[in-house]
Amino acid sequence: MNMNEDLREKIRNWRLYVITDRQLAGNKSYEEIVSEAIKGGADVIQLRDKFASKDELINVGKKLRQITIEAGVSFIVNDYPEVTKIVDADGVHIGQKDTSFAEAKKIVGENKIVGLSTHNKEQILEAIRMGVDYIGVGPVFETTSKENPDPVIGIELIKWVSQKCDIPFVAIGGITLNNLDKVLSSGARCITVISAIMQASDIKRATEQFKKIINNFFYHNDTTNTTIYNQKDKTILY
Ligand code: 3NM
Repeated sequence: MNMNEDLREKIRNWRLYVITDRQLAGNKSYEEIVSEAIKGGADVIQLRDKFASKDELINVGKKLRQITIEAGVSFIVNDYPEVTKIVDADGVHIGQKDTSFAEAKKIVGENKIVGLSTHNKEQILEAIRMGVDYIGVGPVFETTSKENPDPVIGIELIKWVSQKCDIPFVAIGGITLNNLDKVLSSGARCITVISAIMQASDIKRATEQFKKIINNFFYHNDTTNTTIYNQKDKTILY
């Protein structure tokens, strides 16, 4: 397996991707937010803080790297390839207007993940051409967690990418416990959440509620037949 396939294999096992938002989480510390999300079943944590300086991100990133390593959870840094490298995160997530994919990969190195946000078919096809490790596809629904979000793509684009494209993707934007089932039924294998988890008074419980629905969905709809589930709580055994 080459490095790219190795990374993609890891990404394909992601089911719940939780992005931090300190403002939405009130006065909780980063350590608290992330530990609670991990206890609730997050598979990936992304450090996203549009207000923090690089030094602050490095400081927090080092602590979150330690917590995620101990839990065996993937750790992604938003926007900053240099910070990713310094804190030894698993990868970086970039937007369409940030550092280019090639530049980000050059900075973080071949063995790190580079994810890219996409908002339409053209951007998705371009990401595939470039060999991006995974893409974000969104916003699926209206979102208030991003400044100037792109137009809502709806579940139609989730269906399209899941049926037509062989690139790992995570669905993002306005996903809540109420519409989660629609996104899963459209073919998404990883769900990304900010506000529905960050704004919850109990982050662990909110994460658990998402994970329970996701596990239950794959228990009943996994067509690959390679996963062994715990019959009692539908969690993945291996
Ligand atoms: N990226 P919430 S939507 C960070 O469309 C981000 O790429 C998006 O937050 C995209 O779960 C979004 O609170 C915000 O809607 C997602």
